[in-house]
Amino acid sequence: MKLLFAASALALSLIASLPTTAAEYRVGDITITNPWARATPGRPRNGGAYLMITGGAADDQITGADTPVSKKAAIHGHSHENGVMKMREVRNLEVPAGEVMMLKPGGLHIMLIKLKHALKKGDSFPLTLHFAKAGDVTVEVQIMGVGAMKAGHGDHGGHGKMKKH
Ligand SMILES: [Cu+2]
Repeated sequence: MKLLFAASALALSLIASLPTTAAEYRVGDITITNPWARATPGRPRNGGAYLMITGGAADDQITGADTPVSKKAAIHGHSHENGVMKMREVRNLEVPAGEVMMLKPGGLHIMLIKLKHALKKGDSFPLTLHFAKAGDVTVEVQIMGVGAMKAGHGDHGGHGKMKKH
């Protein structure tokens, strides 16, 4: 019995010491999870921020974003035109009810245009998202390493280096 008690006490202490890794933010019934950005080396012009959005009970839209670290923040997507990858601004990003959307390198992202300073790994910065119905939410963006989740999205300044093919 003593051993069993010791084992369950150990299990309990392990559970208690598990770090809570997910940063979650709510606006209405929409959830924003784990906002992050890549560190930018040197004197960067632009950067990218990424996060996960879980839609609420009704459809909504993100109509814009702001952050003190860059002159402008815009939602970007990619399109392929004649084999060339181009970025385009998404003026109103649909957030369908109940749907999970990943903004990630190589896909939809929040472009930080004209950074005011380099983004340093380990730091964080606030980013405000404007939802058409749910309103505004400010999330804290964690800055990860330069190559974090690198996914071939380095062709515009500040998104990291891309391998030559
Ligand atoms: Cu971009």
